[in-house]
Amino acid sequence: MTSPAASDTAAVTAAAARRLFVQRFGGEPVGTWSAPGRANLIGEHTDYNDGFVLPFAIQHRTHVALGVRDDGMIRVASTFDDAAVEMPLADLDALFPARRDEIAEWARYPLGVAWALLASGATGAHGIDLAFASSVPVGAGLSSSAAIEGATASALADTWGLDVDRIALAQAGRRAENEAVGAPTGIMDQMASMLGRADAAIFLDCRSLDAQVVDLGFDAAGLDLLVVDTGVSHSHATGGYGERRAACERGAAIMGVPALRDVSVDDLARAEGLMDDVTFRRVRHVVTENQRVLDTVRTLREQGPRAIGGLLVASHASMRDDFEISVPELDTAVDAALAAGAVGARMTGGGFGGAAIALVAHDRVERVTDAVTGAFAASGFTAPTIFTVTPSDGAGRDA
Ligand code: GAF
Repeated sequence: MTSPAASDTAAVTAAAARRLFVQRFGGEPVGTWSAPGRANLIGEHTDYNDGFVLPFAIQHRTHVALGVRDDGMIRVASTFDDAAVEMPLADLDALFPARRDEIAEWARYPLGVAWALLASGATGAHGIDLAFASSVPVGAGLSSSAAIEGATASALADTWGLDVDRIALAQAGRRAENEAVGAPTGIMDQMASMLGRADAAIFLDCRSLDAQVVDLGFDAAGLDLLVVDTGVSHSHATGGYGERRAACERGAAIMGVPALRDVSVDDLARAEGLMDDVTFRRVRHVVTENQRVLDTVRTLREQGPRAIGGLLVASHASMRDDFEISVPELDTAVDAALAAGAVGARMTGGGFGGAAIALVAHDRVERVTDAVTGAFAASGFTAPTIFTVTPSDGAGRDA
């Protein structure tokens, strides 16, 4: 388990985007932009309930090489999918959302961002060529989608000279995800990718979109943050994610509030008598998870990262037992990491596959890695991919 220096990986991936640009479009790009994937430290399925989240951007990034055209066409190509798409910018409005199935799925992300920016009143837009390369693992729950959206939004905003802030760019990314891709997700991933800071997490109030930078200090505390990519892939455009969201909306309606953000831990006893068991457990996850985010932020500020382990473990149990979005591979990763001495561990992201995170003392990384790998083998699961992630800066033009 080794992780190359973040700057090396970024340079290699940016060069791959440039190379692809030259191959597919000819000529040189005007520059490259990039945006990171994210890991969520805590606060799962709380964002679309107007609640609290604490994600951080990671060192894995999607880079886009951009070229300017003198017509009104947009062309997109990527190293991770052979399908390239080109069309007039003026046609995007007819494509999304109704006819989105007509184009390759990956292309809906960048084209959806261009569409959302144009729909929000961007003027001065001219044709562009975009070539993407990425080091964000796809399907690992590290939001490779927000990384494409963030890189696109950042590149287009600079090139088209848009007078918009980072929150507006995150909102354009979320609109692309919801309407151009069809995944009913919240705003967490796009905000983390746009606002990320080195060595810090973003404490986001998803109702007001107030964002505070919270120092993590993992390295100073002698800790590493391991990601265990289970290899079990998931999609939020289908199935379970939307069902969980609907259950939360049902619970809020029964409680007579706009969103579960407005239900407190003290209200749970009353909630239990008002709804069926499944809906109640969905509600209990969101309500207690919001409280855990607040407790984690306070604990980080007062005691540092070694003190948050219990909150991470409680978050995982709540997702496994109440929200029911874990899978055996994620539970195995968490249990094995804890048994081998991790400070805390939990699944991260939307669930139904993807990755777990484990906060581990530097001198226990090898032991935890071996323990998780061994537990997967003993259960007959495909070997996981295990690597460290570093809290990193958000989207922007590459140097
Ligand atoms: C996915 C979604 F994209 C986020 O908006 C969030 O809901 C997350 O799942 C669960 O916390 O990453």
